[in-house]
Amino acid sequence: MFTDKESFKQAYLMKLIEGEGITTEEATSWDKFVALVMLLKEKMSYYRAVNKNSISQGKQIYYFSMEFLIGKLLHNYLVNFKIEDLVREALLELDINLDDLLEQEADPGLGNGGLGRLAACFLDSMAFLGIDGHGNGIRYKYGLFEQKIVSGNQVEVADNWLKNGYPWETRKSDKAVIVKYRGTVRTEFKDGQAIFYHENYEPVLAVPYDVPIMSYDNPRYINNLRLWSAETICSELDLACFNRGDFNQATSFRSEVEAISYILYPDDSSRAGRELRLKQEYFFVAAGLGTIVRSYKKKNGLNSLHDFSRRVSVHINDTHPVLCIPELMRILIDEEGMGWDEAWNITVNTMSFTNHTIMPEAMEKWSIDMVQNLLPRIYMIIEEIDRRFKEDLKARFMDNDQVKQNTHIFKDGYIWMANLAIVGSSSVNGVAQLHTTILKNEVFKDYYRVFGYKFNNKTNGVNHRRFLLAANPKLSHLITEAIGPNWKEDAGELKKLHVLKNDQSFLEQLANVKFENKCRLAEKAKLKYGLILDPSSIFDIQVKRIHAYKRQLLNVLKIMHLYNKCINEPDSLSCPQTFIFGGKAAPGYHYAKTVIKLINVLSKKIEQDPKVKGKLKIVFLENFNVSQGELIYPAADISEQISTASKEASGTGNMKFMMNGALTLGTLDGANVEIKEAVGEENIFIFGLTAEQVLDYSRSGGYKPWDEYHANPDIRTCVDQLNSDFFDNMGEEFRTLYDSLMIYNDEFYILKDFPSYLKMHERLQALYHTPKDWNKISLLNIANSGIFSSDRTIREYADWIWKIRYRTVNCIS
Ligand code: DL6
Repeated sequence: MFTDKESFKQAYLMKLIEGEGITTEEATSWDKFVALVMLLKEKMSYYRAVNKNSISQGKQIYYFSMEFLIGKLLHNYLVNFKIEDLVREALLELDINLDDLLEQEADPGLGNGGLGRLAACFLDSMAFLGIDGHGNGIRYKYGLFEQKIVSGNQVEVADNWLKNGYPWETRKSDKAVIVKYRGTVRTEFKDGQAIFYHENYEPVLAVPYDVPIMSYDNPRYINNLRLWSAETICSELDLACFNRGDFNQATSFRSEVEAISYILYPDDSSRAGRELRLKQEYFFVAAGLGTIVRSYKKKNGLNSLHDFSRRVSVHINDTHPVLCIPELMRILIDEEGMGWDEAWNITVNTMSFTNHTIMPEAMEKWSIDMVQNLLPRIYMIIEEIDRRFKEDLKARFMDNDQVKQNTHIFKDGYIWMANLAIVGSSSVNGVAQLHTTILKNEVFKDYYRVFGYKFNNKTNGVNHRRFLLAANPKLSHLITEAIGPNWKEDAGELKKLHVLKNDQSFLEQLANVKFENKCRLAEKAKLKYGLILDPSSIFDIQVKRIHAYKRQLLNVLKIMHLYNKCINEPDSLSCPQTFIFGGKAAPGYHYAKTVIKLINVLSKKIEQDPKVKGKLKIVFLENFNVSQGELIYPAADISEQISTASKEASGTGNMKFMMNGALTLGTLDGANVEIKEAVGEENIFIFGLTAEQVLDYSRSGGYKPWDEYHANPDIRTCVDQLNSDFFDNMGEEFRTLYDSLMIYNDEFYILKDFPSYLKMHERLQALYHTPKDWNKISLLNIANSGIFSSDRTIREYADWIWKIRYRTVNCIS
């Protein structure tokens, strides 16, 4: 193992020769990148081999998630090993620029947004806390599409992230397993006991690829992210087709199988009930659980399954992996010969479930026919779970028809996956206080009556080492100089920054760092997209998936209003402002794509108008992803978190902006509520309806947007502009947006919140003129962001859900 520059150089050159048989002169940047990754992987394997003991005392946590947005790994792992400077300097002596190598790495788009990135943050924090916590997911050949903007429109391009290979992964062919679809179930009775045989099934080979997850400054804990890839089994059937010359049938079977891990569904909020998606869900569930049970038995003995739930926890990330419940039942009953009651006990105690949304269209349900046909044995088990659950309910809630009606797993020809998850798990958690309250009191209120003890809250968090330490080296350096380095391990230590809140020299340094980060973003935007951004303007940023409830339209209407004002009263804008947007729209989501078009059309209109030159600018940054976020969060002055109250389960971008010193302009939604509690109400800029008010309006059929329209001339002007030739013949195109507000009753309360949003934005503008106050608030945001580290969240999961120990790092948070 290398310990200094010289030994690193030697080891690195050896890796280049071993890998490609080449020298640095012959190697491409890609070869050099791969050699560095291989060297780090070797270092990790070494640590893994020498350390077998874990803090969590052998209990294994498996985090099942259909999405893991892990981001680029190389830079973070150099930071985690604390060798970035050593490697940078050593490479320079070999005439290699580390930044060129970092550029080579693909950012795997194996997720849609918040849910997938949260899963990745959790893996990082589990490793950091010394928990044996592993990810289990799908190795999509194509990740989330790459977004291009062509003539203002979103165009989707396939994300071929594996085209050069992915050096972090290791294919484990010897650990491949078979997943079985379709076929029939034959029942035999032996000694009065039913035995089930799944026959004539279609086999699919699941091959695992492992990616190491390493912890900051603690290489003893290296966990595993296992991603499954679907392949055909070169079976007799296959060969027979080929031999008969029936190439079409042979290849169509092959492509049907490979389709399972071919592409990620690019929608985070509505679920097309397609069979391929169901196949994907069963695929990684069956492959993962089968392997877990097998390795458990190998480690603990063949007769150890009675103890399974004490030594294994399976966490179900949203409803996508809910088939874990009937699949574990199937394994325990059909393969291990266990009786129903014991199997059920073990299953419920092994499983825990997180809900990430209250949007009805995101609640997964599967048609009964589809499940019956594709997964016949799993279907039988779900039916039996339902039958027993109903019996239990009948006994406990005899006279309460409402509870009985609203807690069905089977309803209207569908299987409701969240309901199955609640019945079959020991814990059900929401991802922010408000979200959990809404789950208990609204969405799952009847379940809450039945299983009150299962419901709990675990407010999300983000990996502060990725999104602050690694993404914002200048701020990290400033913080470390001021309070020492312990905040890297214990984000709660950031509180120590409080003493500097009136230290003008420190606050100026903080402002300088922000300015430099804005310059960094401006440089990249120029280089990559040819955009010119002015770092001395306010950077007001909204980056997230484009969705009606996230209300990018509200933000655009505000910018239209500022533009109108600027034209009518040229001195009305007190300081130049740059509005930055980023985010992808689901390819089939017309409304969201129209919002992207509107942003781009407005951007052009403003750009071409000499009357607002130098005062207003609006840009859309193409292809928002984890890596781009790492550049954007540190550069923000204002963080826009403006979803309709009650709709955003938590948000995690809000936390990333906060820890980088941006001021939040937001509603009392999701984790904004807790950000407000943490930072104090004078240091956050809250506007709009509360969740309670929104829910009240919704219960009585909404509100009357025409009243707002008639009462407020500012609203009227902007809304009319959407439906006129203000945007040069684009009226027709933006009619969808106009209609959503005026014809379809403004479901997301945009016009209702518009006046208070403008007012709060004005307050922020005014505050920007007093840098002393602005910088103090910025500092207080950083200082109070410690509780939003995913280390805190994972400690809570460990204490209350998984019931395991973890490494303590002198926590003051
Ligand atoms: O919990 C992670 C993240 C939350 O921060 C967001 O508020 C929420 O919208 C997101 N939910 C989803 C929903 N997907 N499904 N199903 O991505 O989860």
